Amino acid sequence: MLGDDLKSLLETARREIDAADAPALEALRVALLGKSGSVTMLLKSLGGMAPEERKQAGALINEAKAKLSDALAARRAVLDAAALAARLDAERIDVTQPPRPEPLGAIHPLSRTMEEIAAIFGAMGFALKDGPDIESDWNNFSALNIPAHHPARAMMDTFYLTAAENERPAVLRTHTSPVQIRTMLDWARQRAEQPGAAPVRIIVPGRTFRADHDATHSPMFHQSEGLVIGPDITLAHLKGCLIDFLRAFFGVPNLPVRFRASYFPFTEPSMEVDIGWSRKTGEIGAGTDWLEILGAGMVHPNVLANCGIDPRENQGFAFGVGLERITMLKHGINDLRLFYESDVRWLRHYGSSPLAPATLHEGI
Ligand code: 2U9
Repeated sequence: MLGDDLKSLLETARREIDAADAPALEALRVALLGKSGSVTMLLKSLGGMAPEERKQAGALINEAKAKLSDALAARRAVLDAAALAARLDAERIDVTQPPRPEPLGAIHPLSRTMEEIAAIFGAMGFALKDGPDIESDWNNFSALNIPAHHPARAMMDTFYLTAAENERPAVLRTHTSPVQIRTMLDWARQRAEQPGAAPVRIIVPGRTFRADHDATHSPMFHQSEGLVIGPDITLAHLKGCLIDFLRAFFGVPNLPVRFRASYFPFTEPSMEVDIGWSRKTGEIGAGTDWLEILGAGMVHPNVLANCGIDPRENQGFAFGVGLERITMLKHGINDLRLFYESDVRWLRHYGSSPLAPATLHEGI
């Protein structure tokens, strides 16, 4: 009888299912419930039966099919759980093990100087700005009160890019000042719509280029310039900011700082800034000698006007500092060329830990 046949099929199948591993279980599923599986074939045979017989047989076969599906699913769940447990066991990690020593690398001293500058001026409310290496002649020179053929252009040996006829060639920026020009142009535009726009207070570290190459000059070097523009900015702000910066950067609280009159086309008055040091020992903040460290001044009224700022309403100060130079002085590095050689021994020696962030601003 069908009922008996199904009963013994179920019994055999259950025994086999309970003993099956994953591949055997899949084989059993195919043999029982697959397209040509024994239960599927039984279901197909219903078509040839008389209606009354079909009803009874159909109910029995479907019941057996449901029981088999359940048994297969239950076994699969057991096998899956066992497989997961085995995997978790095999992939267990001991979080209490001490770490293997990993080579950590080091922050390049120039990068660290930039981080420190960002930290120190960041604490004074300056925002960090950057811009492209390739600049227009206007952004790099003309806007800065250095017109075409002005002798001041000879102060900076410039890399020019080839240009179409009758066009002024683009340049590799000789200083980061074009970023300040872009910022002032944006600021003037912004203020036309929104007169209360916050004053400009930016620091601009970056790559600069001059056609100059010897033991103390590299055709590519780094600068950081700064710019503050507002309705009431004076030389006193310039002096306060730079004295605080130099003392924090060199870590000498009473570092002597001297401001000496100078000339730049883009500032008026202009000055050079010296710090006290000992020429003999190289120690910063000791001895009786002076060392020139940066240039600064009040932004020239022509430069403000070139950027759409009325010099009677807004004034400001700017400064520039060579990053290789202050990094060499701070760390006692004596050859500029080593900065760019990627010698890991040098990097390991002069580099600093990536795990120790620049927190010099805590000192000001
Ligand atoms: C704008 C207005 C004024 C930036 C300034 C210096 C003085 C300066 C040198 C330091 C060492 C360049 O790397 S270095 O050779 N820089 O002496 N830089 S004032 O004055 C600006 C800049 C932008 C719009």
